[in-house]
Amino acid sequence: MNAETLRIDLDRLHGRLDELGRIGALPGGGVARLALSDADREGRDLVVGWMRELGLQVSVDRIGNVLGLRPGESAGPPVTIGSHIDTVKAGGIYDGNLGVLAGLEVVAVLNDAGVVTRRPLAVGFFTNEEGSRFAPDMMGSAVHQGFLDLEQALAVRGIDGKSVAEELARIGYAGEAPTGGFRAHSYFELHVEQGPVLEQEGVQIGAVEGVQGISWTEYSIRGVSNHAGTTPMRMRRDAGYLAAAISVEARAIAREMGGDQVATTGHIQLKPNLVNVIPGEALITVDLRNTYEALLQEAERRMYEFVERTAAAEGLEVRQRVLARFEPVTFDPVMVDSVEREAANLGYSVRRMPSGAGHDAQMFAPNCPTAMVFVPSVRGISHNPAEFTTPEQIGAGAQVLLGVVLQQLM
Ligand code: HGY
Ligand code: MN
Ligand code: MN
Repeated sequence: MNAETLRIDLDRLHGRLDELGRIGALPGGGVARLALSDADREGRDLVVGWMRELGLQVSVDRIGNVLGLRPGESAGPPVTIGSHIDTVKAGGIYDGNLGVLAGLEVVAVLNDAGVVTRRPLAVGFFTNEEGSRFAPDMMGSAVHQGFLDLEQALAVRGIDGKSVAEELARIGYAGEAPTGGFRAHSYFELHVEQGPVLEQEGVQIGAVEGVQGISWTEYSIRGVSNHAGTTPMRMRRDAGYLAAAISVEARAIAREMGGDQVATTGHIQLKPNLVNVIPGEALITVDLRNTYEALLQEAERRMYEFVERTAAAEGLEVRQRVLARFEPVTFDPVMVDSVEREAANLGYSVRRMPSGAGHDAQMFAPNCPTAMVFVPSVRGISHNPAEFTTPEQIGAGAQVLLGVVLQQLM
């Protein structure tokens, strides 16, 4: 068998992407498959069915991660391809799903060619990569690779009050396989860039050098509800004001720090949330990210001091809760080179780049040689039903994935 001759079947891959994209499909386009929801269960069942059709040995671990194993001539740690099939509340069909289904396409190509690989190959999806319903994000892969305690993760309550453990049992994915001990020979993830760089530069493939650090904090603010008309400004304890001030300050910090620093306030709740009542309570989240750990800590410090100072000045109580905190990771340069070289050999334009988004790959990077392959996001859009990557771009990414994985398998 000459690896050069193996080609992915784009119609088969895209057909699976479209079929999975119909589960949790939103009326105006896009998909809603929050982790451990009924739609997530349906998506899981579909992908597990495909794994079985491809002859993979399927295992489900105690946090609901699902891995399908294709044995090789030798035993030992498998070359692993993974990503996620849970989505944000109104997401696209490519984020995460492409990486899992491209892994299944690699299996199908090997099966069709009757190839017996030297090393085993594992392909799977990890629970709750998005973190939108249950924080932190990358929950399943963090437990899988030993960076998050299983019981702690199972106890997490989501934005709707349900626990991870309850929801895993409810959808039938509270598996038996142990967590934390799995070691991959190497790990690969194909993913849409979710940003504008590849498209703006007209480059087909991203050889990802690493993932930036992530810091999610939730601020619970308590003041005093009161009448919007009769309460003098000097007497107010306005929780809504501090929430709004946090949002403005987060952006100011990012602007002042410049560089890779980004800041987002994605979730704000006010109580009683009425036009003529001063909010007595507020809940707001801040997502800070930076490629450099020291700078991310600087942004966190500025945010913390601003909140403490302003809360004191306004006579408000505030509780700060860390929802997620992951340091930046760098991928093995040899693996990044292999992606760059494979893309070039296949005649694709390619550039090295960091990832702004978090990925399951960042949980594997400390434990084994890890690489990610990016394909462009049209207009740089993601976490939005308008997320789109062309079939040609998908074909290029999947072919590069096949090539670099084969180098480790044979
Ligand atoms: O938030 C992230 O970067 C990822 O989509 N979970
Ligand atoms: Mn993703
Ligand atoms: Mn995502």
